[in-house]
Amino acid sequence: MKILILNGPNLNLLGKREPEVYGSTTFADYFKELESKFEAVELTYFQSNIEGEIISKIQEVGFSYDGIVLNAASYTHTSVGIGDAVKAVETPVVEVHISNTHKREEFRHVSYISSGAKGVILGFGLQSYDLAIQSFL
Ligand code: CA2
Repeated sequence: MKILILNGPNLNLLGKREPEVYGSTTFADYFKELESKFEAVELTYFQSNIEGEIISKIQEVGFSYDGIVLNAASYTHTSVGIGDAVKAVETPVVEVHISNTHKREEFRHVSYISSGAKGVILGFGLQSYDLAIQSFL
């Protein structure tokens, strides 16, 4: 089983800035934990701060992988292009968020991803990614 974890803008700063909101673990460290927990899964990780790169990655894996775990970060609330890419591919996409976006500012209550996603997991910290992987098994 091949699963891509795809992170959007600023998530490269995890563990380095705003630990009160996003925790103090870097995604590189957390990814190692996921790899050892899900040994039977071929996990790949990609992060980009650039909208077009995220769209291209969804297209690149979206006809061959078994699942995409997508945290589009701030693009969640703005990107028609990423939302369209999610709808255009065959691979099911699970939308994840570290924080509970519905407890935060109103602009974070809107998602351009959710309507094309298989499901949405949010508010469980980094464990949201773990739960999303489990949903594919
Ligand atoms: O809760 C989430 O996972 C979000 O997708 C994170 C995004 C935010 O815009 C969404 O509304 C909810 C922000 C990611 C920024 O990550 C940072 C990590 C450390 C320091 C600063 C930003």
